Amino acid sequence: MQSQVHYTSCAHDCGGKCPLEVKVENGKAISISGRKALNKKLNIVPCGRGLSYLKRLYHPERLTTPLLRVGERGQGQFKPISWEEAIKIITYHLGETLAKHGAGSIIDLSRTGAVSAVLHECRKMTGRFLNLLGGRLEVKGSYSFGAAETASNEVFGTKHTAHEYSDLLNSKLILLWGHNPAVTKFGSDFISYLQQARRKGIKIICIDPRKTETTRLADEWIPIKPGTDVAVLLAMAFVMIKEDLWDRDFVNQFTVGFESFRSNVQGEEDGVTKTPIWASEISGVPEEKIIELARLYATTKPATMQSGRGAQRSAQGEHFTRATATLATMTGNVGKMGGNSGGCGYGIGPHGFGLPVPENPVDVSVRITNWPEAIAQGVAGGFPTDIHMGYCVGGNLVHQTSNINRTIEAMRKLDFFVVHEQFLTLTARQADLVLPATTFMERNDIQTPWAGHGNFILYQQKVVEPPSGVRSDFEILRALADQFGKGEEFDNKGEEGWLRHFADQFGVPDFEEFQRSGIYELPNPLSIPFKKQVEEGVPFPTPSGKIQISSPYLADRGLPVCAVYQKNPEGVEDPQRAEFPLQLLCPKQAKTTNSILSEIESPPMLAMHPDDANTFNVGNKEWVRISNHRGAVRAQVRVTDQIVSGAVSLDNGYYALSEEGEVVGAVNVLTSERPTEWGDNITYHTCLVKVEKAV
Ligand SMILES: Nc1nc2c(c(=O)[nH]1)N[C@H]1C(S)=C(S)[C@@H](COP(=O)(O)OP(=O)(O)OC[C@H]3O[C@@H](n4cnc5c(=O)[nH]c(N)nc54)[C@H](O)[C@@H]3O)O[C@H]1N2
Ligand SMILES: Nc1nc2c(c(=O)[nH]1)N[C@H]1C(S)=C(S)[C@@H](COP(=O)(O)OP(=O)(O)OC[C@H]3O[C@@H](n4cnc5c(=O)[nH]c(N)nc54)[C@H](O)[C@@H]3O)O[C@H]1N2
Ligand code: SF4
Ligand SMILES: [Mo]
Repeated sequence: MQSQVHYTSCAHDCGGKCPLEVKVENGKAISISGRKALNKKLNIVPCGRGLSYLKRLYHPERLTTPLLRVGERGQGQFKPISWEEAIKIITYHLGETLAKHGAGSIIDLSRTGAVSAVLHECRKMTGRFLNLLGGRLEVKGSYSFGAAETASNEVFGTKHTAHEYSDLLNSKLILLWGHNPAVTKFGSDFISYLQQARRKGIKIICIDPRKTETTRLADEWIPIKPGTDVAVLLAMAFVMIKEDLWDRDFVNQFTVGFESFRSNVQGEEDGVTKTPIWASEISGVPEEKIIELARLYATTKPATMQSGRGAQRSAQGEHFTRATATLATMTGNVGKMGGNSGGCGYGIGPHGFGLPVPENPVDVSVRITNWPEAIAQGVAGGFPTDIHMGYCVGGNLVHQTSNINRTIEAMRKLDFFVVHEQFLTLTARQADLVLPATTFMERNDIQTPWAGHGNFILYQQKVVEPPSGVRSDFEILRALADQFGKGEEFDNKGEEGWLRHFADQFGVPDFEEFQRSGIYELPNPLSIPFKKQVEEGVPFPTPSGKIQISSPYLADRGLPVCAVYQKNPEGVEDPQRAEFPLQLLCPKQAKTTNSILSEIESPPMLAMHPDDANTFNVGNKEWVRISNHRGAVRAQVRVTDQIVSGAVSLDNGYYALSEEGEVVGAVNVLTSERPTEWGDNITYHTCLVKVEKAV
């Protein structure tokens, strides 16, 4: 028997980057485990999704042949065709579309399937290919960090604001504000350092509408109504100002625009003083708790304000990040060991490396919030182009973008849609041609840590041969580029040549040793963002060189100049609650990475507070219909006090149709496509629904 061990890591957008080893016997992977010594050294704990990946690798529903649509679009009826035919058909449609309508009529819907890999990263690869052919219509913005990123850029001039997680141990207080790293990881070593912080007796507080898995590590859970955080943060600022607990010197020295913020908090403009009572009525957090939290955060030094992306994926998006950043500044925690800035939270480790993408000759784009409308309406609807063709490598955006019914309707408008996939996802079902792609286990690559959280790169060894009929995206695009005489331009190095090239960029001294060991640790001492600004007077990378509590640029655009609380459609105070009384949350779940692994997992249950279950007369495990004016979904109820009353929660990632044709579990049937105020995200968590017994 031939037995080998290969080193790899999941290439998906899973929040982590864990060294894994896979045992292979006679060409078949038989087990996956962590690399014990290495993971211990790096404080990494792999999760169940990675450790059970063989279920996905050898899943009977994996695609193994190109598929051509035969039924109506979206019905999921396809016939197998050969690779030769598939390449010919795509070449024809690309050529015709480019010639007749121009490159701006081809929308690129590629996304995060292999986001942490350097060579096979789906968006860069597709961008490189289509731009060489003449360009593509890009979908701009970020489903992940969009609002936090734009806000953080405005306040600090950068999105790279996260300290290395080992610095948590230098903190005296850790606020996890809308953050669930026990599930989302947010860097592979975060949870391990949180555990160590807990053992060290560092106080940890979670502020979240849900009592999440992470609260097990916390001293306290402060339940809060969704979308009301800014009110609480402003009231905390009110307390700090009133009781003179803020770091006046720090604010004077390092910021601009504090005065507008102070005046708003003290109600000088709108007559509404942002007191703890005011915030309590909005958020459901008791007045005394807000005062206590304000005092605690202001007087415990250093303290770190860590937020996930849930609260910014809502109507308060940018204001949430600006408010956390403002409070971190008022407490003088920016640039300090054990503190942090409350900014966007990208790490400073390797990030964003990959295939070079030539400039896109198409200089217009659409947004993540409106690309379905852009397909549906085109120029007549005020969009920059008429879209005729779609190309998607490693994305399931029909499922992952809000308002699924709207998106499916829009997809009907496309003349031709190509999807490279591993499974027949909801997006692949809308395709004219589906091409079966390899998984990360079936190819070599280099991987970087998630969102810059980690100072290492991993060599991803090819573990097994792909099933016959399956090709890597890179091979597929190379073959297509050949058809247009662009093969050499697309790939002038070959797989190994590219990997050597990237390894050089990372400063790897010995490529063979890197391939063999599977890891290269980058020389990088503990780095504290903005330390130089605070200690040495280096300017912040903003136009003013200071932390911008207020921004003249935003004022010029007619937007609130600093962090403010606003009532919003489908928020907690919307009169529509008479008809749709419950706020719906749609968080990440431990079992899936976005929609990946949903093919294996069972549908999520709807978490509902016992008081609401009583009001709406539904029992534990009962099937219900959750609906609003965008659509309806079926789910089983889980009655639990681990969620605030007035809100329900259905994990994101799952889609199925019941035998009666009803949608089961897909939360994005219900979520809204409304954008955040001035950033580039969707207000997924700002959504009203009603819940009834299913008939
Ligand atoms: N297991 C797993 N891990 C993942 C992913 C996955 O799909 N599965 N996806 C990865 C990706 S792509 C990303 S971008 C990251 C992002 O992960 P996040 O965006 O941080 O994850 P979420 O679960 O959406 O939100 C985090 C928390 O915010 C809370 N929340 C929602 N709305 C509010 C609010 O208004 N106020 C407050 N205070 N809290 C609120 C939710 O209840 C949740 O506990 O995770 C990554 N990690
Ligand atoms: N309700 C709700 N919606 C959300 C979110 C939420 O928290 N709640 N989160 C949002 C966020 S943060 C994000 S980042 C987006 C993510 O949305 P997407 O980027 O669409 O992510 P996935 O659902 O993981 O889809 C990736 C697809 O790529 C395929 N794939 C994986 N590897 C490869 C490969 O190597 N080649 C090819 N060709 N295919 C591959 C997988 O099978 C999968 O179908 O979703 C957003 N949508
Ligand atoms: S966190 Fe990500 S890389 Fe690590 S085992 Fe889980 S899915 Fe794989
Ligand atoms: Mo994301």
